[in-house]
Amino acid sequence: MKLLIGNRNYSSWSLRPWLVLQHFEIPFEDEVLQLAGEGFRDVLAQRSPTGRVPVLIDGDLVVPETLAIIEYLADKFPDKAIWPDDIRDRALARAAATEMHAGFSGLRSHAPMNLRSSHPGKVALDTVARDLQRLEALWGGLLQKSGGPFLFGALTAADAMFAPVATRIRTYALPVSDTAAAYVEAIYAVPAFQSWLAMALKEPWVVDEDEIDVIQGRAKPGTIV
Ligand SMILES: N[C@@H](CCC(=O)N[C@@H](CS)C(=O)NCC(=O)O)C(=O)O
Repeated sequence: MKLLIGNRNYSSWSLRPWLVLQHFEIPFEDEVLQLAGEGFRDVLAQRSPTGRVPVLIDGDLVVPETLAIIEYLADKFPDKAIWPDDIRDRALARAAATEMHAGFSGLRSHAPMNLRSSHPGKVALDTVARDLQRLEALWGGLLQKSGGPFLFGALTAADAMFAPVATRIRTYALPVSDTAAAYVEAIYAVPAFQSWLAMALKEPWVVDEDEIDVIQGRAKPGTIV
């Protein structure tokens, strides 16, 4: 199997299925497709049915869309608890995952994933306040019920879906409770996440669209190194 991904430093959607594959020790290879630069969209259009990453290739099967990839892996590897075993928890895990897929637009648009950088105080809190409030309720409720360290005790696909949000909280030093802060630490401590982070930190490429200093007009495109 091969997973087509975007630049690890920025590609939040690519991180999600990659974390599931790596954490659950499913053999795979990956290939980075650039998310910026001359003709990058042409390359994406050639390699991805949707023109977006991630894309899972398994023989002649090509699966775009993060949640579809995760569900395919859960079907293909039923012995790996990619989703919680308990049917009720599984429903709640899927609800949390799909809420992440469709929601949290404030965080996603105003606090782009950028693993190598630290930008405390640069995100206007009123643009993310509602999302942070919802995160506290969602994570808080699930962690209280499971006892942690992950949303359903052991790491599942629901945590992989929220991992990019955990990185945003750290990159932009967003104000969260001790419970949420401990969850962010738990995500960062996952060996599979550490592997992704180590490779992301070695990446030389800059995607201006995901650089908050460019977005907010403090830096000109092409000047971030
Ligand atoms: N709904 C898609 C979203 C994927 C997505 O937006 N990926 C970004 C990278 S994080 C992308 O491919 N961007 C390419 C572009 O901007 O054209 C999923 O769930 O996988």
